[in-house]
Amino acid sequence: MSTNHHPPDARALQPRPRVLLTGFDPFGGATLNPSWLAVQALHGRRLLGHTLVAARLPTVFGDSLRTLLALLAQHRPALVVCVGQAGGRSALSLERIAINVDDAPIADNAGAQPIDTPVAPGAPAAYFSTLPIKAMRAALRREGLPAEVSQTAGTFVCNHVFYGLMHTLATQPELRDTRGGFVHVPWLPEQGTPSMALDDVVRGLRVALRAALVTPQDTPLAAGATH
Ligand code: PCA
Repeated sequence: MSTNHHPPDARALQPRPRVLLTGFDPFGGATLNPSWLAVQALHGRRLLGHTLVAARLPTVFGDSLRTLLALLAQHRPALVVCVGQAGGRSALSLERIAINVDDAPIADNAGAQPIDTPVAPGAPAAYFSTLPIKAMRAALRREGLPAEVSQTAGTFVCNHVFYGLMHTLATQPELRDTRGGFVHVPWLPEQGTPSMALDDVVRGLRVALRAALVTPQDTPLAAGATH
């Protein structure tokens, strides 16, 4: 058999790497959730050679995480950014840390209200985001968008999903190279004050994703990575 023919270009056979974005159903009596509206607007778009895939999670303990785990297995994304609504916040909030507790201030969309329950029994108390949150904040501020690093994603369904995501990325060998984290977004103007226009949320997510794709990890004291 001839050995001087060219093997098929393996890269040409690889599907384009994916970025998985998730948003949530409306909850707590609301009729919309900006997190889903924003990620939905990015579905199918391309960014730096990646395809953006958006999916909606139910605002339900347990089911939200099962849905996310199925999406991770299906897409094997390079990057995962879960997005949720945080009423009362005025900036795009880049979450730093997920904690291993469900402590619901209100019932979820299935009527459950777990109190002081671990997300994953016996698992670590917390995980840090593996997104470059300082670089993302700097990129957002350069675009004139309000952005902050947040030290808590709360103890409701958003933290539940964030913790489950980080625990899965940390423990599943096939997702070893996948980076992930969580971003909270403000209300839309029609929901209350403070708020951010949907176009700005969508633009901000795109800016933040671009920064995450070009920045493998935050470098202490790198330009823009100051406190
Ligand atoms: N925000 C809630 C859950 C769903 C959402 O969009 C939270 O911050 O936990």
